[in-house]
Amino acid sequence: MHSARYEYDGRNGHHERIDFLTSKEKTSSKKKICIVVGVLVGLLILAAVAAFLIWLFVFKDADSEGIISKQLSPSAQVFSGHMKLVDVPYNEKLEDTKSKEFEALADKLEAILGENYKTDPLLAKYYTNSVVTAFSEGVLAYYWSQFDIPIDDLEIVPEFSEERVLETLENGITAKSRTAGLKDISISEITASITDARMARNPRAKECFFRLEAEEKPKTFSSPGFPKAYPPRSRCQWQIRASEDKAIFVTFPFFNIEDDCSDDFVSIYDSLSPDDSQAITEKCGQRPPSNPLEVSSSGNIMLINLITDSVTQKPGFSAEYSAIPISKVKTCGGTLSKSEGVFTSPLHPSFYPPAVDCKWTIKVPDGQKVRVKFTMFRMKEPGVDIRVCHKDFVEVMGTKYCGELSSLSLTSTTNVLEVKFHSDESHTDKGFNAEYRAYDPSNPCPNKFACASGICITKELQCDGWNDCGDMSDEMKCKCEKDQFACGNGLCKPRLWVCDRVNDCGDGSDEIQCSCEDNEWRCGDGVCLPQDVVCDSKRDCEDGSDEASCKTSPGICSDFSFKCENKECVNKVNAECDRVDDCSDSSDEKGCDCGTRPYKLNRIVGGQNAELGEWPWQVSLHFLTYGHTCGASIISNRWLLSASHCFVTSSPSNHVASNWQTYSGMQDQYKQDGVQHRKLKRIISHPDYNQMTFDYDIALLELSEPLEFTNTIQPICLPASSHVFPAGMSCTVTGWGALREGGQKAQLLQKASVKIINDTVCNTVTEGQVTSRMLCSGFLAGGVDACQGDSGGPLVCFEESGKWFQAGIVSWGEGCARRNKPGVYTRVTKLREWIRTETGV
Ligand code: 4AZ
Repeated sequence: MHSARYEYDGRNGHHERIDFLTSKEKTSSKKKICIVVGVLVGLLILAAVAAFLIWLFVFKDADSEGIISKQLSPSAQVFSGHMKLVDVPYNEKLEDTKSKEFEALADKLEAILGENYKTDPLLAKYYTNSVVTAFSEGVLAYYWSQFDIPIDDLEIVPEFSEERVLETLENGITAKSRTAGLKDISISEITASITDARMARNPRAKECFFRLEAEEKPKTFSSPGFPKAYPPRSRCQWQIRASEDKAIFVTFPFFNIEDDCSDDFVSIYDSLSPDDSQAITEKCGQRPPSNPLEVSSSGNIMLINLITDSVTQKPGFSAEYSAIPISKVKTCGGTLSKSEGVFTSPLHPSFYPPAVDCKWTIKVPDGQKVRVKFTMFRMKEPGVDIRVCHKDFVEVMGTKYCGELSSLSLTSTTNVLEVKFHSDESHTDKGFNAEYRAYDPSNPCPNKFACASGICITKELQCDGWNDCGDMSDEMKCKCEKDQFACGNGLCKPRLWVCDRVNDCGDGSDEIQCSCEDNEWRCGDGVCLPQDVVCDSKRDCEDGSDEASCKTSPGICSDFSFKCENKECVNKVNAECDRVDDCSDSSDEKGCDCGTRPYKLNRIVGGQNAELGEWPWQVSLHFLTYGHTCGASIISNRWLLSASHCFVTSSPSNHVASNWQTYSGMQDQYKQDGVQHRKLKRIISHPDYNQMTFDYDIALLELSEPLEFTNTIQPICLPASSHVFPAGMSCTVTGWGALREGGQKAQLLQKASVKIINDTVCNTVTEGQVTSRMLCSGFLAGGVDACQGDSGGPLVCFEESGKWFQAGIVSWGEGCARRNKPGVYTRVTKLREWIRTETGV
């Protein structure tokens, strides 16, 4: 007999023991067949025991500090909160969980909690224990209580509520009679809220529990195992305190926790108990140094938890904590009387503290008005309806704003404008940055168009078919030009956009009078075909739009099917790397380690500068001593994708691999941190590249040494040849190219959001110069485009699967950002098989 056993002595003193028994067949039979069967059964049992042992010791059990060796039973319910004690003199020794004073008072309070629960039969039945975790001035005692509900009783859970627990405790503390030995303690206030059981820690146990004293001079702490890897199934807690007149500020210069917050996360509280109503924030994922997590408390206490459940281990975090004057988190607002200026939420761009109210009064000279523009606005909170903003908000002229806003500009009705900011006790965020400016209402926008919202835009943007003001006021009351279509809602849109399958007017009026009959299908190029051509697995429309959005019709192969390695066809739009196994050999999900950005990113309103790590596949190609010359994208650790026209020019030196240097992981042309420099081993230009027409403008660059993928260096996903990037889709082009036509190259990587343009429109506006290896993207109104120096760089689109795919390579265009002259890109899908043949990627 062989047995395996594991034991756990948890904080509740519960022993759990599981015995696994195996039996060995004993046979004295001489028959061969019996021996064979016996051996086989024995082997099977041994294999099962071995597999179980591996699971038990590698995944389930771990014994080092801070790693729990048993999960709370699925029915464990934990409530946490604090209680206010009266007539208990505060003693600093209570802050030391190892002191006699702590022990004595904690024991008494734990007994009181137990007594109270016993007054309710339902709670009494399941109550297990309570733990007092800390004391702070006031005198506040922090605690949690656990109830274990057997699986079979789970249906009674709705009755077993937070309200019931709280009511029982409140009744208990107001009841006059107390058991004799506990008479000396009276509780005036108690809170209880349901808590993630993983955060219930016992400070008297030594497991990954830390008490820190914040001082003015920053000190550090880090997650266990940092910087190598945190152990799986950790439950760590840091209690931070500062002196009474201080608040606590914590910054995480390094933060890399598993991406899925349900497994691993850091949660921070404005309390010493993990009470959801006082949660500052909960974070997981990876953050770049340019966007560190920075939080502050509203008072002199803070609790930080690290929970890790995933098997994949990440480095964890390092943190710096310090005590800051309470005035820094509590004093905000005031009167602003200059004609222009900037104001921010407290501690911006760090997270604002909880429980703060501020009011700014902007006062400009009589007769003038005020315009406020929020250049960043982020006050997101789980479960908040942004139309109501019942938690944190900014209030201007009676309207509350919350959530994440990409543009918010407001104007006053008088020369005074009040801006209020409110943060409640739970969940904080980065807050806002606002600029204000006084203006003369009789001439609000000298030489510009005044939007109804008060912002000014250049006159050319008025009546150009685009909502530049953000409130449509620049597109109202327009007289449509000859080359424009009058939409039903009063907007004017270029005639070229009529019947292009994109609802450009917003009310659909540009798409309703299209020539096809009800029983017909209209192809992307305007051709009408009988409805039954749709999804018949035959390409009937020139652009294949009749087969583009078909659900699976197994086995039938068309140009729009995804071809599995085993030659099966999947008739589903963009089946590759969508996290669903569509091929029976799963080849549609192979090679999908691409198109993701490890860093959690800041989003700054209106900014066109890319952040570090935002486009980790972007590469800068430097030619001889000329510096940045072209862009490229990373498609594997050895291969880059770029445009042929960067290499095949009238100068043969452009085609010499040793004349080029590649820089990956770069954001600023003058910064080398984290940048990987590689030489080129080989340049493969497409053999059909045509210097006159720019047809087949694609080149593959083989690196001399492989890249090492990091947070800022990652490959982009290449779309299968069947991948569809529909007209109207918003994609992003990036590069260090010229900031305007004929202008200087950018120092910081730039990003621009552009739309895929319908092929017929593309062909019209380029006067027939586009081939099927090209696609147009941009805006017919002009204004946003790639430009000189962006060539070779990627046009990437975000798919629902959560991955970025490269749709195009910056190729050419008539000038930059001109009206009706969109950027022209090499169509990657058309050349996908050539890339595979040349590189194996
Ligand atoms: C260039 O010269 C270039 N507007 C790249 C893109 C565009 C124009 C010029 C598209 O590299």
